[in-house]
Amino acid sequence: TTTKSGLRSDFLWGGAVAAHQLEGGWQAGGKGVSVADVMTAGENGVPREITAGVLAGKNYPNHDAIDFYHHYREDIKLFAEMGFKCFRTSIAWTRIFPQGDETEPNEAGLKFYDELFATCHQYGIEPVVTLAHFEMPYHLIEKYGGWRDRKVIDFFVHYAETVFKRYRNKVKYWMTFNEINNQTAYDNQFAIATDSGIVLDPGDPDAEALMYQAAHYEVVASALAVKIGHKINPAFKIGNMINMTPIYPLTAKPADVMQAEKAMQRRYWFSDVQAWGEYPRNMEAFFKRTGFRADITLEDREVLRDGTVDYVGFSYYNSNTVAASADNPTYHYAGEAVTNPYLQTSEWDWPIDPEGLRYSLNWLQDRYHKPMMIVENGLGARDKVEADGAIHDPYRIDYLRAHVEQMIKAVTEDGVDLLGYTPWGCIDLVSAGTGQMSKRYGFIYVDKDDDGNGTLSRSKKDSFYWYQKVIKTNGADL
Ligand code: P53
Repeated sequence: TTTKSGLRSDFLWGGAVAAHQLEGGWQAGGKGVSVADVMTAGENGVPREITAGVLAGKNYPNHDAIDFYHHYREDIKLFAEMGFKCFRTSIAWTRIFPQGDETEPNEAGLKFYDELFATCHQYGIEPVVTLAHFEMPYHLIEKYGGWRDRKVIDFFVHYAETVFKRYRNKVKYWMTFNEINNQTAYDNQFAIATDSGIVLDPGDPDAEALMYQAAHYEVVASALAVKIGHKINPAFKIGNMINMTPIYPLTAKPADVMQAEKAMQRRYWFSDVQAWGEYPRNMEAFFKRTGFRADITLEDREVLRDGTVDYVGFSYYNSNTVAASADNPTYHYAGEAVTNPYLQTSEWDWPIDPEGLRYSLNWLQDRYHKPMMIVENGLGARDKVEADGAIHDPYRIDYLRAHVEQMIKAVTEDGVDLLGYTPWGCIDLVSAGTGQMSKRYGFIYVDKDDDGNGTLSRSKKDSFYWYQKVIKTNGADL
């Protein structure tokens, strides 16, 4: 049944976070070191450094983050006050398998999520859980080189099976790999390290080949997880998760249009494989030409066919625009990126393009014919706390309202099948890209600055009350 806004009556309004960006407690309860624990703080234009282990004297913002590990009860209570129907978080792989290659899981880690999910249910909030959100055990990086080693498939699947069984009756909605397609930008050190646990010097010439092989192992692991999950509980809904950044041609010049199309193919084959169960022909042709992804077996192909996802989960923040380079088009994802003259940008230079969300929903619906969930969307911005403690964030409300409007159009006018909407960073947390606290997304403000100072106290921004009203009216009153 639908409601006044046109959204289904059981639409999953909520918010999204990832373990490493808010939990803190990086060594609590026997947790191991993850890739996020060796990333220092950067800022816009200053990349985060990925150090060889945890080094003395460096600032690692994820170690303590906003200490959700000890504050989750009060935080979930605030989510419930906003009316959340669901809450998307990830399980920190290193709480369950501190090193990644153990046989036996860490009971203290499992127990933490037992209690966290129970707290959600206490408020009628459905957990939506990502298995791998930039949180690979650092030991797997050191010993196996991350996902460049096929053995990691087994470690991941063992981890997935362990948590599927443990939370069989507590979690229904799952996602395998967060933004598995970020690594299309293989020459970006952060992207390939966080997706694949492959830590390279910037500009390493092997990055492209390594990425395609690692990503192949990941889509196989993702399909295996889907298969096993359905066996453990046939009612599970297991999705993939891609970063959806539509790539527009700058002009109607055919070479620009082709450039955009090729860039889209390079960026979305991951979800093609996860939703269709096979590689698109354009990528098979590419691999034939380049010799990348040499290790693929017949059994892999079968697994991919049997492990297609139940729904497509995606993040949407912005669009990209490309123009064909005159001489030598690489078709590298947005390698030929240009400024879109029609769009404004955030303080962190991210374009703001609400219509791109409607475009994305249409594009994904037409391509995959699956239900979808928007599992991230939002504006990173600096907030100011007034003398009376209030936080006025009309810029955040404007951004979200414009996107929700387009989302509703996609449902009501275009007929897309949309399960839910979980804006990113519903409580302020550590930025993935920059490691900053000051790049805030939350409806709930957390008192902590980029140097790690602050009381960690929580307070409601104006957007808290706005979102509460949106949920209450199921999107009719924006
Ligand atoms: P931040 C860009 C860079 C890094 C991670 O990003 C990203 C993106 C956006 O596409 O992906 C997601 O924190 C990611 C979250 C992240 C969020 O975007 O750099 O799934 O972990 O926090 C926002 O502003």
